[in-house]
Amino acid sequence: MAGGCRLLPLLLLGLGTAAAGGMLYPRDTPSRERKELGGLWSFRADFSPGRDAGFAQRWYRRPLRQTGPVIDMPVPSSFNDITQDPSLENYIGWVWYEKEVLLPLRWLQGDLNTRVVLRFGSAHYYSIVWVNGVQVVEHEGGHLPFEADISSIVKGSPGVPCRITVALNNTLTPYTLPPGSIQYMNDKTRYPKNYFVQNIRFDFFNYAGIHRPVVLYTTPSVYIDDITVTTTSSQSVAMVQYQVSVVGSTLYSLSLSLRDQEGKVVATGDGPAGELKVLNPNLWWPYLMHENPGYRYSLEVKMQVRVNGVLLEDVYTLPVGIRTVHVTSTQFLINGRPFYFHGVNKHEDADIRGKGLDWPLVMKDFNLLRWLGANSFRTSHYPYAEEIMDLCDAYGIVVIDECPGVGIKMPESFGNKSLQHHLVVMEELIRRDKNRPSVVMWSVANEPASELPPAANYFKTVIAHTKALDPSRPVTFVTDVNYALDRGAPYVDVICVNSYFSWYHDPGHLEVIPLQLTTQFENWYKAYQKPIIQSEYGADSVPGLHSDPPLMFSEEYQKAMLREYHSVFDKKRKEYVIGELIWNFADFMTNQGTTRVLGNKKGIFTRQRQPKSAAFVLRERYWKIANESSCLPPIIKSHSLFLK
Ligand code: GCB
Repeated sequence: MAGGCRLLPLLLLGLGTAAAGGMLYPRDTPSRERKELGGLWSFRADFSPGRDAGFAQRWYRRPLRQTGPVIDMPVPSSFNDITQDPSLENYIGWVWYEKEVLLPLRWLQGDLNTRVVLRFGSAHYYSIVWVNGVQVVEHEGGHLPFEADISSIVKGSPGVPCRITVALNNTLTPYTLPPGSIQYMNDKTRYPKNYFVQNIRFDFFNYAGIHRPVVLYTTPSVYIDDITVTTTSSQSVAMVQYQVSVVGSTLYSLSLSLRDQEGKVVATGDGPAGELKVLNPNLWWPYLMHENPGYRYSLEVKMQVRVNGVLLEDVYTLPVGIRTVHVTSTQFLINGRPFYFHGVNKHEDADIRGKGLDWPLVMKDFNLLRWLGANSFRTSHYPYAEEIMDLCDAYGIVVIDECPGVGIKMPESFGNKSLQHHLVVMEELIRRDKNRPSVVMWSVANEPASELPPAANYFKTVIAHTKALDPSRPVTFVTDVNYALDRGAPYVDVICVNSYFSWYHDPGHLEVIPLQLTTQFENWYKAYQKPIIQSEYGADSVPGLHSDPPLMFSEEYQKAMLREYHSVFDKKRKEYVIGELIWNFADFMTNQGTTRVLGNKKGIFTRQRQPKSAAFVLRERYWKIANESSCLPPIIKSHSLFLK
């Protein structure tokens, strides 16, 4: 199989390992430095029949160029679309990356008081990392960060470049998240020897590579490992509860100060746990709900400790938004006020870079979101880059934070092995995003086969675990199963339903939407008395294809479908429908198939982020809803964009 002889034993070992320690985003502070390792790395895909030549020949022991030909590969980026080679585009198995870096001497000299950490924002899907030939970390999962303390390895050779080697495997199994399977085509009359394909049950291209920034950063040897913050508030006073964990000593002291955006200290505290009281707080508000959305204080945490007579100090500054979230049987409340999700589902996806983080693209997307009047998105169908999440916090874009539990369809994906891994992924996700004010709800999966009997215990367990890790946020998963058959819905706080009336069901029949959508909402509400989000609805449109009367795939059909859905949303949002998220923000790449024309075309923007006609329909609607429901000053209410 695709590197299977090497991959499977690793997966068996790796599954179920609980996420240990913190995963604070690396920031420059008075006690910490960071060095970006983006740019060109050496790269080779292992095309050997078993995809295992790299391990057999120990490519990590020597510079990669000495073990065979290499090409330049940009990081961060997916590798698939970078070359003209179709076999790399569709490659399955191990690929190898390598970078040589010279570290500043001040990181390496003298005492051992500086800790050097190598951190990957994400790499898809299974990673093994060596530094100077020594294995430092293995990580399973494509969308979450991992890191290794490499101090002891790099300190031995100051002035010599250190060699970072990464082996990465994009093979999916029934037990990975997302799941997949390798299928061998054994009919020798139809397929060449050893021919196999990877089957996936999700609708986006399985891009692979080092997708997010790789950085080296330093901390003192005794350091702030993690910070957890939760907030409560009334009109005139807010409480910020904090917990700080320190690694390396027990004899440290901790002091905290919370500053407002003018730099004024509004509260102070000390010790590893406590509460800060903020009078007349500036609350964190969503975009379009307040004239100053996304307000964040800065929590400066300072740790001091004496090690062998030397005073060590570590400082970390965490942005903190003060806000509350509550769910009733009909409403989603942010800071006690009803919040209606008028937003989108996205993908991390673009030409050439695939799922690699790309600042111009990220900024363009946020500008489009705000142009659209969108106040929210779901991170369909995996956690997005921390840099994107930072901007959600800063701009007040509300997030339903989804784990990579997409395409859980095979019965074997509901077994204990998958379950244990799913719990670990939730731990990693919450560890990363727990302090983000923009994240108002966790989504543990998208469209699993939640009608299957084992789904009941599976989702009961995953959701209970998620709530135990973070009691401050509601939890959901997104379903497309009939209300009467779904076995996971009893455990969610908010019902999130996907439906494609007039597209996958009754294609071409827009006239069925009002009845079918009304019935959908009424059935779900009657069964559960929980608020409902239409978490996906949409229609493909090929940009520039027109037809009147509207026919499928034309821009007019996409617009007409929107209008039919919206008329029902407008009735039901007076009752218990609390949101609508279009599928999709932009066209995106998928596996090839007879229903996909160079990818999924349900975007209201093209893959190059140009608006289709539907974008204007949605823009008018979102601004109208925002104006009706907000108490913003008139200047903002009159469509003037307030971009920060
Ligand atoms: C869905 C999935 C999404 C697909 C979409 C579609 O229900 O959740 O991943 O891309 O439908 O367009 O088929």
